[in-house]
Amino acid sequence: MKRLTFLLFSLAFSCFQLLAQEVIRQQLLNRLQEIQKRGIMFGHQDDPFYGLGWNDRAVAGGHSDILATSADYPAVMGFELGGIEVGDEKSLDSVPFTRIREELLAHVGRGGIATVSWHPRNPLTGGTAWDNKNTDVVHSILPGGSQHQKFIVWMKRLSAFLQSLKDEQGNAVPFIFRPWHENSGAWFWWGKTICTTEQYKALWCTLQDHLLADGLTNIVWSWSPNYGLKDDDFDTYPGHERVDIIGLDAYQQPNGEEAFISTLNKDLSRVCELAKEGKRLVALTECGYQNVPDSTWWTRVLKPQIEKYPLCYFLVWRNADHRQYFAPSPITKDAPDFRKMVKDERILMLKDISPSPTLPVGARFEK
Ligand code: BMA
Repeated sequence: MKRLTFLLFSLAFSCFQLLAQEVIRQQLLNRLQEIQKRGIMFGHQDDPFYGLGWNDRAVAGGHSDILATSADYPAVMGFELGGIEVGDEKSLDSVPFTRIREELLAHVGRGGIATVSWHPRNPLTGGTAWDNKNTDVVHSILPGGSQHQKFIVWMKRLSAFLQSLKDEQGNAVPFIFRPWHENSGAWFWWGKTICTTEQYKALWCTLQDHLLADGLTNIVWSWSPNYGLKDDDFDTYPGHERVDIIGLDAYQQPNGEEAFISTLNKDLSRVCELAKEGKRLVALTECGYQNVPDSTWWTRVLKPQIEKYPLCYFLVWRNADHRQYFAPSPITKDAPDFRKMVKDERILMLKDISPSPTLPVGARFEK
């Protein structure tokens, strides 16, 4: 009898937790809807870990190229989990997972929005996410495939990390998760021509169902193909019931301004149409112009395009080092133009979405 009471109690408790997390997820979705009516949030990948001329190991916590340039944090921060699946201590971009957890929770704690990407290794060959030669890989990890058991272990490791994203009270925090991205391109092992449309959708469902079964009902799901979309790319859309944010990844190539503008507009129009039909949110989940060689790019090229669409955020990729960066820093030529862009009341930074964000001790910035 005691055992039965305990069992019933545990069951009721888990149900309560799942429901509470679903409420948290819904609150994030409502918040994104509300914010989108006011403007577009700016986001930056790996913002608090490294930037131009500094890294985490060398400066006190709280540093950020965006904070140093514009006196505010990005509203959205992107965090990358590649490597978690094989049990590594650091991400493929050399950030310890303990720091990722710390900074993601700090950002959510100060009222920001977190989005998580994942570049898992190739489970069939052991290569990187970009190892795209073997077209059997997705088939091999689906139920019945030779690598299915291995992939279950990989999903469990990912799931354990995601489940550890809890605030000080022990409550799960809501975040955006954006797996299997840029699948309209053929550079990742889950990309076009490497797997079939059916295999891609099965891959999406396998991961989503696994995480949901693990109780991760606090996730807002984002699907984001790469721009330059063809009609059949929409065949891989997992469906309105499985996606909350329809995203797009779009990078301008050197001397490719005209093509960037026209393709971006074409694709954003289509993506917005699909989102409208399913009452989903839309975001420019990755964008940028590597090393921003044009010092007026933010206000002359990017901003005029994105403000035509009901996007909730746009996120630029990481400031890896002087060879590859996408966001400004106080020493780059585009910094004044970036400041001009974020001054616009419709471009939203952390202070615009969080009434009293706490800046960490030691945070430095220049006006
Ligand atoms: C890519 C590059 C890589 C990085 C990967 C995952 O676009 O920045 O250097 O490892 O994203 O963050």
